[in-house]
Amino acid sequence: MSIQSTTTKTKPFKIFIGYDTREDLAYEVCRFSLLKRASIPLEIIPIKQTELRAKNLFWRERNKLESTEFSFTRFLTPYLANYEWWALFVDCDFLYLADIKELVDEIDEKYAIMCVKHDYKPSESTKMDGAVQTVYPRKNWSSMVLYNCGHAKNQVLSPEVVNSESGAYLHRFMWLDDEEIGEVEFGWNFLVGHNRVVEGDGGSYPKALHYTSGGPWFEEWKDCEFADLWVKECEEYMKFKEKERVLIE
Ligand SMILES: [Mn+2]
Repeated sequence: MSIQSTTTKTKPFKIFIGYDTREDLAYEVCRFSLLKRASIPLEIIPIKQTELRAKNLFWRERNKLESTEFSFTRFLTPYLANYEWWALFVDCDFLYLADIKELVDEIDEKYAIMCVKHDYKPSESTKMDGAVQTVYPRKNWSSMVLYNCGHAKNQVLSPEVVNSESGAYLHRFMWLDDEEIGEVEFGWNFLVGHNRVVEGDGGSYPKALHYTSGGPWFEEWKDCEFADLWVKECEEYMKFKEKERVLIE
């Protein structure tokens, strides 16, 4: 069964990227890395908290346990996709190394969502620019999720619910039963600093790097593991942008 044959020929696949004003460059590079390798049409939409507040779709008070501006807004993905078809949500601190079509091909209609089911406990107690790192079950599962937006269970994720439910309810997908959560290969959410590449084991190679503790766009993480790959992609993005600018002028 493939949703490709019937839909993607005409309709771009929607990808919502969590946007944080402190990480604009990370967003741009993540977007660039997706588009550059994609063999299917994509529609990439940044999830910007200020825009959602202006549209009255987000009104939660910010709490100091939220390390990014998209900690809660990410759960508006099915709503923002008009509860239609499938859509991907991903944090902005990802760098894609593979064609996203490979992930879209993994979609199985029987699930309400699909994600990488990490089982890890972060060792550091702070992340990024000093925001507190919290440990909870299903940690990091919500950072990259394929949402079956049309699935009956996901209709629960209305703006009212996203604005009022607890972080635990949302980040642990408590509106779903366990068997409604499908699994994809961990390489699609390869946690930099936690996951390891095993030489000769293709399954351990990253398809998307997730700089979950902070990436090279932050001064203090400029030498993190896999920083070189992100810096290279960033340079390519800058060149591409410059070429575009010259063409427009
Ligand atoms: Mn992240």
